[in-house]
Parts: sequence; C-alpha cells; structure tokens
Amino acid sequence: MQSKIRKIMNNKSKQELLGYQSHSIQKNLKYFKPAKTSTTATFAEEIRNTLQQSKKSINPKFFYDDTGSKIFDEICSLPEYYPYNAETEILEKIEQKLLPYLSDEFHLVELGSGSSVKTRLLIDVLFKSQKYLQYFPIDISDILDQSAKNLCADYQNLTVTGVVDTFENGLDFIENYDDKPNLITFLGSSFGNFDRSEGMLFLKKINTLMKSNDLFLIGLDLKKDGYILHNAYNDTKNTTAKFNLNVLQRINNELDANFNLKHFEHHAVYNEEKNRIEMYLRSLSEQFVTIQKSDISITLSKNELIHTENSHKFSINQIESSLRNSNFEKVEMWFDSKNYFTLVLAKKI
Ligand code: AVJ
Repeated sequence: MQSKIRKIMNNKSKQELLGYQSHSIQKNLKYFKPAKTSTTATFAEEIRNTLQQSKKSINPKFFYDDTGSKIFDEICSLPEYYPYNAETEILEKIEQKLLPYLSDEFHLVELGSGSSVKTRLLIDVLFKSQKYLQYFPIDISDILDQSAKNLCADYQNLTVTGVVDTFENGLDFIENYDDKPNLITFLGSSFGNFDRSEGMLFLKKINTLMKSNDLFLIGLDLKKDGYILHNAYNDTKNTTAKFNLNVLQRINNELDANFNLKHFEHHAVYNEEKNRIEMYLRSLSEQFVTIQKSDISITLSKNELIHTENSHKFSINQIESSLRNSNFEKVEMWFDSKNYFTLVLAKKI
C-alpha cells in the first residue's frame, strides 16, 4: 500500500473512506453499509436514466428489496425453478471434490449471498479442513442482516463480516483484507444477468482482485430445451410474476412513484438466438406515471414493455472461453444429474 494512503487510513478506516458505515451486531458479526442517503440517490438517478430511454428498462439488481429477496426465496422453492434445485444437488455432493483444493485457513467470500441458504453447504465443507472461518457475504439487499444472524447462531467458530453493496463495490472492499486465501463464490447463475461485455469486465475485475492462491467458484445455468426454460420463468403459482411486479412497488415505496401494479403484466420469453430468458413488464393500457424522487413523469403506451432482466444460459465452450479470456484457469467443472447446471472451480493463471 502506498504510504500516502496509509497515512490517511491511520485516521479513518478504509471502510469509512469508501463511504461505509459500520454496524456491529454482536461479537462475531458486523456489516458495512453505504449511508442510506447515497443508495436512494443512486437508485433515483438510475431509474431516471433507464426509464427515460426510448426502450425503457429497470436494472435487475433493484429486484432485491426485503420483499423482493423473500419472493426470490419463494421462487427457489418452486419445482419449475430448476436452477436452484440443480445447483443444490451439486453442492450437496461437493465435499469430497472440493476438500483437496482447500487448506486450513480459507476465507469464504460470497457475491450475492441473499438468504445464505446454499452457503451453509459450503461452510460445512470449509469447517472440515479448518477450525475457524471468516465469511464475507456481499449482497445488495438488507436481508443479509437476518441471514447472517442465523448463521452465527448455528456456527460457533464463524465470524461474519457483511458488505451491503453491489458486487463490484463489495469486491473493492475486500481487496487486500489480509494474506489468507479466499474462496470467492458467485452462485445461482447471477452471472447470467450480465450481457457479454459486462460479464467479461466482471470476470476480469474478480481476476485482478484475486490473490494467486485464491479460488473462484461460479454457478452457471446451461443451455437446454426452451420449454423447460419457459416454465422456470412462467411458473404456475405466478411467483415470478409477483417478483417482477414487485420492482414497481419498490419504486413506489422508495422513490414516491405512482405505478398501478394492476396495469402491468409479467412477460418472460426465451430468446433462442441470444440464449437468454428476457423478462419484461408490459403496460396494459396507455398510462402516465410520476416518479417524484427521480424528478420525472413518463408515458407508457398500451403494450409497451419495460425490460427488467436478462438471464443468460451458457454452453460449455462459452464458459471455457470466457474463463480463458479473463485469465482464469479452469480447475474442475461439476454437473447435476440432468446436466442443467454447472459449478466451475477456477483459479488465476
Ligand atoms: C438470481 C439472476 C439467477 O436469472 O434465474 C429468477 C433471477 N428471475 N426468476 C435468474 C430470477 C426470475 C435469477 N438470478
């Protein structure tokens, strides 16, 4: 570290310099969060930009307020939503496969931890080779608070240091924390939300922040029959529809807007050419909406679509070349029994 930065850091912690507030919950649990005012301002500004484009959109990272995170957990309990089931199947069998790559001093860093359910399977594996474990969940949603408390109650030798922020900011935060190796996980195929260039930048960013002995474990959804994909995003209980519409409710709550959720409909289609599920909210009538904190009013025509998510599905070739192009060496690739999903273990070249 440069001495100039070190001097400033003697007075203020790196976390404070990055604009975080530290919240100590109990002895083995603390988390860092940007000041509330700054997150609302960023949200208002991003919504102003993306809803004023000729093709309107809302970034999928905004799905995850408290309600959205809970609805996402409901999605994961649907039989149609195979990504959750397939990935869990792989994780349940991973212990003997992962242990040879671990030592007695790994930290666990999880990007997009959500309610940390699947994390428990990995924590169990890590505790097979070490007595104490530090876990750094990075999640945009406040749900981190409750899930981390539950984890600490269940694991005595676990220390949790959460970062409530975007993946990118969270990674900056963890960079150079100490000299111990990290197992960095990015589960659930959240990577599928990125388009190609964003995804490559993200992988490169992770790669440059990694130490030579760090490991990266990423879950990716594989290409498959269109009808399986269609059903996974058009479930019979309409939970995915509720999840999609909730982002409008969140904008109403946090940005003083007046979206009428009854005037929108969930629309999810598989785009074969681009190998991705595309999710939209369709306006059922011509309507006028005001978003006070974004300082805008927008008009939606009947049948106009607001794009809310892309969920890319990958081929093994694509995965291998993306990893290579971002300076990763593939160590292992594991699959579920239906070959719907893969977990890839990689390290820095
Ligand atoms: C959390 C981004 C992986 O794309 O499948 C689930 C989100 N959207 N159902 C996905 C989601 C609709 C999910 N990811």
